[in-house]
Amino acid sequence: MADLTPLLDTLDMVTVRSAGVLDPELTDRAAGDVRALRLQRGYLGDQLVVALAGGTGSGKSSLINALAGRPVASVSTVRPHTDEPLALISSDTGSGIDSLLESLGITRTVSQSTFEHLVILDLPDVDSIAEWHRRIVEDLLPRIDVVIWVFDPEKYQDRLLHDAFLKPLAAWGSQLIFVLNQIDRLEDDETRLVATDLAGYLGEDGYEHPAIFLTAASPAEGTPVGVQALADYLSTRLDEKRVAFTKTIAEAGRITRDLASAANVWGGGSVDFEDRWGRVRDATAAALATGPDPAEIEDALCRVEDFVAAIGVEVGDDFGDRIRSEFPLTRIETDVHAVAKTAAAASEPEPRGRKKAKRRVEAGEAAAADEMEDRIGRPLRDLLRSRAEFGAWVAQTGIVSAELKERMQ
Ligand SMILES: Nc1nc2c(ncn2[C@@H]2O[C@H](COP(=O)(O)OP(=O)(O)OP(=O)(O)O)[C@@H](O)[C@H]2O)c(=O)[nH]1
Ligand SMILES: [Mg+2]
Repeated sequence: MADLTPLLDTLDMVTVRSAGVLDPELTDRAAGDVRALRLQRGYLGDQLVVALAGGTGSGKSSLINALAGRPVASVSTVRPHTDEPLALISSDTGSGIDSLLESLGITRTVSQSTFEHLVILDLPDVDSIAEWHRRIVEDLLPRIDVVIWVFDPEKYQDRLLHDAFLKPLAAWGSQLIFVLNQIDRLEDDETRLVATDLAGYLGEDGYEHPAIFLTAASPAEGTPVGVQALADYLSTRLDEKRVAFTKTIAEAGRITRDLASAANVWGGGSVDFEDRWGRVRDATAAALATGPDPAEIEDALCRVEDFVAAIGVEVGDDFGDRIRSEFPLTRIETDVHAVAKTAAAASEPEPRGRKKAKRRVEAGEAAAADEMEDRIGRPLRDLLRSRAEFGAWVAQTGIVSAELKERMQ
């Protein structure tokens, strides 16, 4: 089962880590794009999650049974009947659905294998309007894909039902679809009239093109009517959802790629800092330890400047700018002169014995290397660490996307 949440979480980390590495404008734009992906309505997995709503006795549990092709939900003439929520889940579901069900307080699940990637929730009726509203608007609509509102031929025109429930939900548009159930209790022309009447009511409620299905989920005689058309429609919605799901993965890739290529970390983008810096530091320390020779200092300056400039170019425009602004030539000059002074102080030659002189040069070299590390190596490494962390999250996005695509096959 594929679920987008881990991908979106990883994308969040990519944008957070890109701050400080990239131009803030780029980071902000990416963060906005990720937010837009999160705001997509519905369940963030490649399953279609559907809940049944509507008046007690309209036939919600019967409809679940008809869709499942076998009795899974308990049906009764006694009202209200369903008192424990039930989820009909396809046998290929995984952890994403588990946590959704847990958050909705649904512990009873029945597995089905006839309708892949479909999850149907049968929820008990609740007493108060406020509780209904909270459940549908806060719990369900943001986190599932479709609410099927089931009417029966008697109560479909109930004013309270339209004013209190359906009008406020009209903003959710096609996330709500409608079923007029128990049509076996009407004559054919009556069914047409009622359906037209219902469409009129829903239009007044604010539903522009309501999808209305006419069913007899559990007719007094014969087999269910109209349930296949509803199942086909849900199949189409599932296909659309899987297309959108694939698009989201592609969009996540696009966002990551834009950031990663701006920071030049795409495909690793290692600047091999430790080895290169080690060589520059040791060569500079060795040269400066032999004495405060102006030519050696000039050479050392050039070596460090070239190194910082090369790293700046390799890490990409925006982050390169940051490195250049933290290590301007004036800073490098001050640092190298300070290192030369330290080296000179530590290795000040004394006239006694060759061995001692050699030891002093070594001491000067070590002191110079330490100071190079303190002044240049460590701050540069700290800067590059933020970029490396960003690069790690970029790589992680690639891994999560690949796993998702594989699971969707
Ligand atoms: N004639 C006819 N009766 C139906 C149809 N669908 C359901 N019923 C009957 O209507 C009654 C209520 O059906 P349920 O499926 O339990 O209704 P529900 O919406 O789940 O009810 P609650 O769980 O109380 O919310 C039962 O007696 C069903 O047999 C139908 O299409 N035609
Ligand atoms: Mg029921």
